Amino acid sequence: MFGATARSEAQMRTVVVFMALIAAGVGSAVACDLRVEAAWIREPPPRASTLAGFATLVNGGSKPVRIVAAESRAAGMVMLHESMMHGDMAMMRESPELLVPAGGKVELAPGGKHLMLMDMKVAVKPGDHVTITLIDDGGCRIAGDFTVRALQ
Ligand SMILES: [Cu+2]
Repeated sequence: MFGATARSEAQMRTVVVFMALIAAGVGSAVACDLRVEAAWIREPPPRASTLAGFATLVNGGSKPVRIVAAESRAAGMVMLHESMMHGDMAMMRESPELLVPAGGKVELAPGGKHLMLMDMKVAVKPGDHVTITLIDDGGCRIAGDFTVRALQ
């Protein structure tokens, strides 16, 4: 009986140490250098299942930030996209990454780089907020608050 108690205390200490390690990991994740500013999503046409998100990504750190993925609970998938003209046709393609230089910024804007929300799970209207999380190659997760704006 006494032995069992001693063992459970040892297990408890192990759990506490493990939780402290998790907390330390979370702490370093909070120190991401990237900020998501002026973030917005273009109001979708009726019945559209894809949306485009735009923002200014500001890197306040001394190292480049490489965004390699994005996700949102509101969408089945979020892709890094870039629009371009091919002859006189507007096209877009997936980008493998989004590089934000040290101390610099990248504009995600109509006609250029953007976030593509595919397979929307919720209907959104102007004024709604959608959280999109950007993930860098070091595992840093940066959440951005995107406001839905009416089509102009
Ligand atoms: Cu796109």
